[in-house]
Amino acid sequence: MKLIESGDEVKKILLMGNPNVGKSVIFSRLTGVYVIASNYPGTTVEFAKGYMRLGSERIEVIDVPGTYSLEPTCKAEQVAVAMLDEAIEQQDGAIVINIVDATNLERNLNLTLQLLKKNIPVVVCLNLWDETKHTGIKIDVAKLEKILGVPVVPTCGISGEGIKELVSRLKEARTGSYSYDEKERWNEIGKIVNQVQKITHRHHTLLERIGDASLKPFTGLPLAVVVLFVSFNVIRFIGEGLIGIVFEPLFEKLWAPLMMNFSRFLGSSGFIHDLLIGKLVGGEIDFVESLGLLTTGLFVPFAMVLPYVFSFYLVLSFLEDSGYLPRLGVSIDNLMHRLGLHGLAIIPMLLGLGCNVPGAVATRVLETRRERFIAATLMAIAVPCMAQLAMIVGLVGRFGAKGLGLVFGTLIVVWLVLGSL
Ligand SMILES: Nc1nc2c(ncn2[C@@H]2O[C@H](COP(=O)(O)OP(=O)(O)OP(=O)(O)O)[C@@H](O)[C@H]2O)c(=O)[nH]1
Ligand SMILES: [Mg+2]
Repeated sequence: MKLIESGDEVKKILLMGNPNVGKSVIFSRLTGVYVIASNYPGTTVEFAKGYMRLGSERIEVIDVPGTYSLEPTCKAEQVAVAMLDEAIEQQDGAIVINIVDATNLERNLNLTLQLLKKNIPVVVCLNLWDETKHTGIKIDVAKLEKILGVPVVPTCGISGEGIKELVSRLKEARTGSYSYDEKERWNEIGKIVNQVQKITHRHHTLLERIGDASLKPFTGLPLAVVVLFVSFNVIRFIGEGLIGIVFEPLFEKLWAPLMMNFSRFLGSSGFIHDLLIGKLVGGEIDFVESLGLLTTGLFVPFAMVLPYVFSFYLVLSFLEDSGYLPRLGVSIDNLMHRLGLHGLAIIPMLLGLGCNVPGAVATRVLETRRERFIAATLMAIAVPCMAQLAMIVGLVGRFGAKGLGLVFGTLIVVWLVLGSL
């Protein structure tokens, strides 16, 4: 058994592991900015080389191509094995950091056990440690370390947790003492995993259940209707709240007296008066019916439209950040196909409800010119923008659900009929 006694003896580190386990992330954590990317001689297989400091030594670190085993099945794996063999042959103080995907212990240990049979010191790094917590996997690190006979360090490459400990334990790297019959390797792995890993039964969170349900057609469509219905009401609730609590009082209590004074100043009539203040209704300013630039002209955009625009984007950004929009795209895909569009096209449509301009810009996500044209045309004709919506709600709202249903029903029918043409 070879034991490296001081950090000074480590001259070279090979980062080895299965593909996609975080080797490159750990590599950049360990090395500085001077990274040399090159091809392995005689191949097109690329690898990166860099340097790190350990004590007073400058150590070469190599990001070896990912491999599932030491019995290569492809070019990249051949290079990985060749690099390992070279390092062993040269006896130049090389060690291996075996990076393991801790959420896939069984598959990853296959390479680990093979590495432990080689005459090179190994440290095992249990990367993606953060993910084990999310997936309910518990690994007894101390026990695994005892079984394998080499240091085992949990890390999270992307946050950098555990990297310090990994570095501090490099000098404890040692050749494996774990012995097993080569033919029984997978059995051995099974035994090890049974001893060190516990998968705690973890209830899916409510959010995950809803997430799954939103993707299945049976539950997805009703859910979509519910989400859109709730969104619509939240938009109305926030918009109406803003109007009732903030804007209307502001206009009625502050702006109206000011304008009344101004109206008197202008002599309560005349062209300028009518232009700026508009007609007085019963001797008072009526912000909806006076129709003056400074009265209705300000009231409609600020106190009737803006609050809805604001609440619309608030709700939309919430839907987007929660990841619901793409899911909606999936569940509505069938319906949208009838219109010659992919489900994804629902996103520009919904954006178009806010303002047709970003909606039209968002049609960029659609693949073909044809789809973009259909989406943009449908939007221009049958998707009212927020300002129009606010007016619709403002004007027809007093007729309640019937009035609104009629208007939107008509729009939806137009949208569907137009789309299917
Ligand atoms: N959650 C989490 N993600 C990680 C961690 N380490 C790496 N990743 C992510 O895993 C992915 C793969 O990381 P890489 O470093 O490219 O993996 P690799 O082993 O170099 O992959 P190949 O070079 O393709 O073999 C990236 O998206 C990383 O951001 C970790 O500790 N936790
Ligand atoms: Mg990589």
